[in-house]
Amino acid sequence: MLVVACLFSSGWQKEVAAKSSSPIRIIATDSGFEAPPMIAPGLRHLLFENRGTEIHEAMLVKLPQGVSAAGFVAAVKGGALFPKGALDYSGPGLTSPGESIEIWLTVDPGQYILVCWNSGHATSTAVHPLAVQGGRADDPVPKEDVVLKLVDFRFDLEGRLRQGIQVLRVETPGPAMHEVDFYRLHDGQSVADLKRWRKEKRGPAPAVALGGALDSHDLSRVVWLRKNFSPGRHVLHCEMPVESDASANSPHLSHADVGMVREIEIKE
Ligand SMILES: [Cu+2]
Repeated sequence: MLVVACLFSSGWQKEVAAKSSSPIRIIATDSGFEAPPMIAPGLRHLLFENRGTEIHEAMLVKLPQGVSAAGFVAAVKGGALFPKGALDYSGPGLTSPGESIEIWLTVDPGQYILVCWNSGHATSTAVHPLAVQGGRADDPVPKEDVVLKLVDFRFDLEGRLRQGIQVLRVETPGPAMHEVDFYRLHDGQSVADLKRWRKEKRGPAPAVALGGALDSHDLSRVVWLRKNFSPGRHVLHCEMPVESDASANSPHLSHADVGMVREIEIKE
């Protein structure tokens, strides 16, 4: 009886270990997200994949007590750039169709939504309610190849980004809040073309959006990104608004406008 119990117990432990090392999958489509309804709190490993035809991202937003997912969306529709009391918890940044990115970030217990802020998707596309509850589960973090620091208003890179699978440790010394989106420029396109395209949101894309790390309410939080990079000219770009009280419905200056944009070459 005792032997049977031990065998059962070790098999169960293996299954739990396997589960905790496989990422939480978030799939974006043009109609919303496919993702679990519930995850455990802790430092979690997410795999974000865009199966839509438009660029999407997936910010984790912790809702204030008493505010539903629908209430949050209504506040955005009412003109709030980021509804009061809600907390941003980072998430995978702008990602082109067919692209994917892995991110490690910390979530605390509470009621969250996944929301995409690209091109008005926060109100035109369904948000995904996500409960963070249960015992803490920390996924192992890979060793970083480079450290990326988000500073007012520039990107500091420690180490050189190479082709192939790279792990970036993203820190925010700030003191303002930032985000980073990675792009690979198409031949003949420039940083100026990319900035203009992100501002005007029309015309053919001058670059592929590779994913990134969205902003967090807590600047001390570190996130990790893992991505398979091809050689080519890349751009790091921050779209945070300069004015925190900017309205979602009016044009505003972004951090990229005040210089938070950087071209880097990934060599073969
Ligand atoms: Cu910024």
